[in-house]
Amino acid sequence: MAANLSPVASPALDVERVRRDFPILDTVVNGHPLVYLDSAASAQRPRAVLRAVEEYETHSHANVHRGVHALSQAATAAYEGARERVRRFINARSTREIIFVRGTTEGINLVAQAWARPRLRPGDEILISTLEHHANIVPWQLVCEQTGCTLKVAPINARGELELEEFLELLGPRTRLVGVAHVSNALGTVLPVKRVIEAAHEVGAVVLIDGAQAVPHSIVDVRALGADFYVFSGHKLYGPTGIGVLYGREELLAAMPPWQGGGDMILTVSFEKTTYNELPWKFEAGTPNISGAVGLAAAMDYLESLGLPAVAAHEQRLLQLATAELARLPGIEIIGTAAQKASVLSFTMKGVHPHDLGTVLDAEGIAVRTGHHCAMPVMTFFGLPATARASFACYNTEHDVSELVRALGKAREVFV
Ligand code: C6P
Repeated sequence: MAANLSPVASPALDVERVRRDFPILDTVVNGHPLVYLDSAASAQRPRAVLRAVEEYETHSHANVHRGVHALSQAATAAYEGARERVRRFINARSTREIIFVRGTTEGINLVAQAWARPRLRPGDEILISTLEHHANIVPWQLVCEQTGCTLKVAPINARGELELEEFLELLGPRTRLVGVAHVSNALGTVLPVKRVIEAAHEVGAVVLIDGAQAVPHSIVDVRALGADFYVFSGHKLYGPTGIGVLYGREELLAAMPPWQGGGDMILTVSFEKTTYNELPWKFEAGTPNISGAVGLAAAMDYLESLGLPAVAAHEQRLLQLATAELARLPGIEIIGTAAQKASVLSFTMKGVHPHDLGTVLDAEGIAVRTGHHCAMPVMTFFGLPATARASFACYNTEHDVSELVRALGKAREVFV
């Protein structure tokens, strides 16, 4: 499970029971029961997460690491307990390797500014793939502007898979950092990240994996993968927005300067010299998102109580069903047909702009994402301005798939 996202044999998920855990699924949209197929953008929260956040805010809130009073200690225990929960979730060696950030975007920017910027020079190379989300492109472009290093991009094929041979050819002694997604948000492609990491390490490069779309669908073991940095967001993992995780190998984090200054990241401050706090707090300037961390820990408890293999197997069944059903519809083209995919189905309807399609689906109570999915180079590769994207989570059902198919038929009647 660490290297790819193929489901293993697992007990079936009791989806009706799961759905009862998510109160928002009772919402009626435009007169229809909500069919939520946009979890790749942001997943909904189960009651366990909502309650954990409310419980914390109601009974334990104060600032962390600052007070001897009871509430500050309770808040600190909750926040640091959440860090230990995250450590176990991804099997990191130590809580010193778990940095709380606002989300994937902030985690990548932290590595770009605190690892890459001070180290890279003209002639050095950063290697990414065509499949990346803008969050794993633009921070590296900024570093290139700041340091004079060069960004290289590994190509993909017509199925939306990384061209591994060409990726390997682009790796060389100048490659200092490799940054790739574990799962593409635009197409659902699962990348061979273990192979990527091994190959990058052979040339001495450091590897950052963007796990935003992987952690909700598979057991991720950062040590088994061998990742140097691994980043993800809480809100795609059934947790709150505004909280995410940067995992970094301790020796790398220890050698990096802080990237933001302020409270909590220091040991002593004088106008002559400031000394910095230990890991992980060195990278957490200012009052953190305490309730976000508490909610994220509750989300991890919840997901593990369902069993990630069972969730993954359920989502794979829905993905395969939806792929087969949509492939039969006239005028529908599925974009991204990789052999290994997770949870995401991107498609177009001939002659209909995806935004118009999205509007008709919304009128039927169906939430899909339409647009470039913050992955414009992927759209450019396929010669498209945008796609519609359905994405599946633990609470989706076969009925959701048939509702999507029904509404697409209706859209075709309207537009074609
Ligand atoms: N993708 C989507 O609809 P933030 O916004 O920091 O939580 O996550 C950014 C990000 C980075 N990498 C990948 C692979 C992602 O999927 C995302 C977020 C959402 O696909 C919103 S653009």
